[in-house]
Amino acid sequence: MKKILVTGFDPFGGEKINPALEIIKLLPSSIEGNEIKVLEIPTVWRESIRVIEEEIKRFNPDFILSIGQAGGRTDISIERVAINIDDFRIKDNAGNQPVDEKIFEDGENAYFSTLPIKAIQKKIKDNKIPASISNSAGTFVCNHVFYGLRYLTEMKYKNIKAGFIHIPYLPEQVIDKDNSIGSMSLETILKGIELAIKAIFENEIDIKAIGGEIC
Ligand code: PCA
Repeated sequence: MKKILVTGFDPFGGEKINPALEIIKLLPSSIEGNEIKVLEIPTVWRESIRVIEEEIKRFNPDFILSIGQAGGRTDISIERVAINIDDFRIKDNAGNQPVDEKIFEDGENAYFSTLPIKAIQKKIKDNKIPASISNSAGTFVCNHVFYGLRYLTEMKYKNIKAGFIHIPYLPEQVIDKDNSIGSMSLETILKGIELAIKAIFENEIDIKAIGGEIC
């Protein structure tokens, strides 16, 4: 039996809901005999990482998957890399707006996801849900958390594998926005995230599959 911690952010940037939070509320407590623990985290600089580290100490997971909203994206995007920079275009939920600051002074410039990103993408697409590999998690709180997770699992909690998935808006979030903005139903995203979790438990080592971009 393995254990995964799945985190979801609270709403930010004027939105009333965050699909990541809605998803973690619907996840089962186990999948194929493996345990799932969910954790709501604040969309707040530094505090977000602190809350996760407390839960790591309590739950001692084998894997951590953080989920965040990426408004405008059209599919489930599996993040490949976290970078050591905070450059917030908007204020976080506590009014912080760091610009061009390192997340951890003694960290690497970047860390790759240690989750099997290609296996996750394949599993989701094989089940007829659009998914892609993303090479940027942005420079806001999601990248901050992804980097923080990888820093902590690189420096302190070396037995834990960690990564990040961005999900689109829900349809109800785009009805008053530009019609061309992408969205995905809660049901479809939930299925996609459950498939991602299964792929994490099933693939100790990632598969080799094309998932790159030309530019
Ligand atoms: N998305 C934001 C932060 C919280 C969230 O769900 C981001 O992509 O940085």
